[in-house]
Amino acid sequence: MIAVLLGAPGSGKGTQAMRLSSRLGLAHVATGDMLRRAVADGTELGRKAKAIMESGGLVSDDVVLGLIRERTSEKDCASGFLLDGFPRTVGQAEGLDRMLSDRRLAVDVAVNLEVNEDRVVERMLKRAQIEGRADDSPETIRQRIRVYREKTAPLAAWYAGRGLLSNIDGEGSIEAVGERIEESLRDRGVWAPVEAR
Ligand code: B4P
Repeated sequence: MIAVLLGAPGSGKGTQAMRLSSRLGLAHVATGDMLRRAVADGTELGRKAKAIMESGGLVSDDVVLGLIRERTSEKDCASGFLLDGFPRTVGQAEGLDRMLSDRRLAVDVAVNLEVNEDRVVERMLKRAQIEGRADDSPETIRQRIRVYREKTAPLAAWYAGRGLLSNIDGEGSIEAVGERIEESLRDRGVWAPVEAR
């Protein structure tokens, strides 16, 4: 199974992806985590990505697609993977489709977490106090939300047009949101938890 998790910054993608990937036995592929690791390691990619991430912008489609191509070729992705924070632009979604069709694969479902903007700001400001992430400052959060509206939000319609979109109410407890995702994947016939195999 190949699943995509969509949603605004702070909508709970990373949080739900961790839960879902362990229940479904899928590799968790998070471009934000991969980029933060590159920054921490001081690689060439990390040096380029640092300023872009700290300003709330998006790293270029080519760079992110290259990362995904490499990462999803690893062994743990052979029986499926969950993409968290990717794609973030229509260009990335098109690139992903091309890459998968070359491998005779396709996205099975795109889960879109819907959360009120005031709530995502609240969550990220809270995370800033706990984790101190460089891009969780009030100004950068505003920019990330602007970029989300312009570049990423159109992906919901893109996946809906392909019959792959599951819209999920992302408000409430982490467990409640997780249960809604599970129910929606069950309805689509793509819920195959590890314990049932
Ligand atoms: P990401 O790491 O994807 O950051 P994010 O959008 O904030 O999502 P994240 O997964 O961390 O937060 P979550 O919603 O789970 O990207 C960071 C940056 O990397 C981007 O701005 C961009 O520059 C770059 N980048 C990444 N991917 C890229 C791509 N494909 N193309 C180009 N550039 C890319 O959680 C937020 C907080 O809410 C957490 O503290 C969590 O504990 C809390 N939370 C979650 N669910 C909750 C709930 N139900 N109730 C209360 N709190 C909850």
